[in-house]
This record gives sequence, C-alpha cells and structure tokens, in this order.
Amino acid sequence: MTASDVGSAVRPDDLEALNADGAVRVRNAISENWVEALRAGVERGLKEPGPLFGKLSGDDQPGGFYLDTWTRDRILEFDDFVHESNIAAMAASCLGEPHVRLMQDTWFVKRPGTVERTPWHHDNIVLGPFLSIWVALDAIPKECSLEFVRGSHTWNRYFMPAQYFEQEDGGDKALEKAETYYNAHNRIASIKEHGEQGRFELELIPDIEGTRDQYDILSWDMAPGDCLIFHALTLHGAPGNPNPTEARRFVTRWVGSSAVLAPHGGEVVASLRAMGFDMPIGPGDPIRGDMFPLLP
Ligand SMILES: O=C(O)CCC(=O)C(=O)O
Repeated sequence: MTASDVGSAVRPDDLEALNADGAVRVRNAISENWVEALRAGVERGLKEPGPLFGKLSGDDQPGGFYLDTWTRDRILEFDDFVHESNIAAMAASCLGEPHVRLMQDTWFVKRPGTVERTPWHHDNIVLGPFLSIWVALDAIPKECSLEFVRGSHTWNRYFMPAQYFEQEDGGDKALEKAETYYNAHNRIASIKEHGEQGRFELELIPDIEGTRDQYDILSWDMAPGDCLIFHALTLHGAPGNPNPTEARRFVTRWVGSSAVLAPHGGEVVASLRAMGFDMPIGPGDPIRGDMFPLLP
C-alpha cells in the first residue's frame, strides 16, 4: 500500500519541514491512476484552451511554456481529482483544518527544450492560510524543477511581480511606479478598509536569479506522483526544460477558513468576472462560492 492509498500522504516530519522551510517534497503522494488522469486532462487542456490559457514562451523560442487556470469545470479529470483523490486531505492536514477550500486549479507544461524560466514570485492574492500542492506528472530533475527560497515565507514581506510595471516602460522607474501605484490603490486604502489585516506593503521582488548565491535555494528531483507543497509566501520560480522529455505539472491551491481576498485583489476579481468567472468576493472577503468548494 502506498501513502496515496491511505488519505493524506503528509507525515508529521513533512509538516515540520513545510512550516520551517516554506516548502517540502512528498514522494509518491499521488497514485499512478490519478497521474495518468491528470496527464490526459493537461493534453486536452492544451487542445481546448480556456479564457486564462497562456503561452509564456515566445513563438521564436524552442519548446513551449504553457499554462491554463480554473479549467476543472470543463476538464472533468481535474474535477474528479480534487473531489475524489487524497489531494484535499493532504491540504487539510497541512493547514490543520478538517475542511479546506480549493482556491485554484492550474497546470503548467514545459515542452522539451523550453528555455523560458518561471519568474521568481510568490502568491499574495489571498491573505491568511494559503498553500499550493504541485504534482509532477513527468520525471523532472532537480535542475529544472520548481525552486524555493528557503524560509522566505517568514520574512513578512510581500512582493509583487515587477514584470507588470517593467512591461509598461521597459524597466525604467519600475520601482517608483510600483510604489506610487500601491500607495494610491492599496496600502493606504487597505489599512483604512481592512484594519491590521490590510497592513502590508508590496515591494518589487529582488533579483534572485542574478544573485542566487545570496539565497538558500531548495529544489528536488521529482518523479511522477511526487508533490511539492509550499506556503503561498515562499518565493518560488523554475528553470526551463532543457531535457528531451515533457515537464508537466498540475497545481491546486488551498485556503483555510480565515483566508481573505487581499486588498489588491479587487482588480483581479473584477477582470475575472468580466471573463465570465463566478467570483462573488471582493477585497477583505472570506473565500466563498461555488468556484471555491469546501473539501474533502
Ligand atoms: O511549475 C511552474 O513552473 C510554476 C509553478 C508556480 O509558480 C506555482 O504553482 O505557483
């Protein structure tokens, strides 16, 4: 019997590592049948893209880096997986609650030869208990697997993707623009509206890739069915895929009962609503609604 046959595959020492380091690898957590179902779902997702489908590598670049998000309403393998596999039990045991809400399902594919990196970032659209479980669907060697800055979830700092501002003016004044934006839209408004829970400052992310030797970076060899579990605030990123084999991954994100939409989440949910997603939440609201089922 494998760990994946008996509910949560998370052991106490995994939890200890997750809380200390911000990320942990759990081997052989998802059974082969589910891995096959998720692979089939990803291949279908590539052929039937949803509104959030993206290609993150250029057309002139080798390989291809693709992703799509919130597709389980159409890709039933994903919906079955979140409802029937042990994944929700794993999330619940990590968050220390009997039931947890599924915040998001998303998949990433790096075709053989992909050079594009997944940029360093963390996930701060939700405040409070929030973690991700990244399931390897192919063998992914440590050199090209997801990497984490050990302990960064405890820094009590909130980073924003610089790309957003860099795109606008090629990098010049990105920090200045970011500060102006967040002062105007979030920091002040959020403290006023949400009290201490809204008290966080968004900073531009440091150049981790350019100064890797200054950070304690964690990564692991991944076999199909192995998982990476990480706190949303643990900085993470991933190299491309120079190998001759696929590097597919399926990620679910989970929140605990006290999680709320971050103060800067208003614009994000508004644009998702405009795309037709059922998002009955606003900044400071608990995560509720059919998009975010309570499981297991
Ligand atoms: O697998 C990847 O390259 C990206 C994963 C990631 O950034 C995430 O799940 O938050």
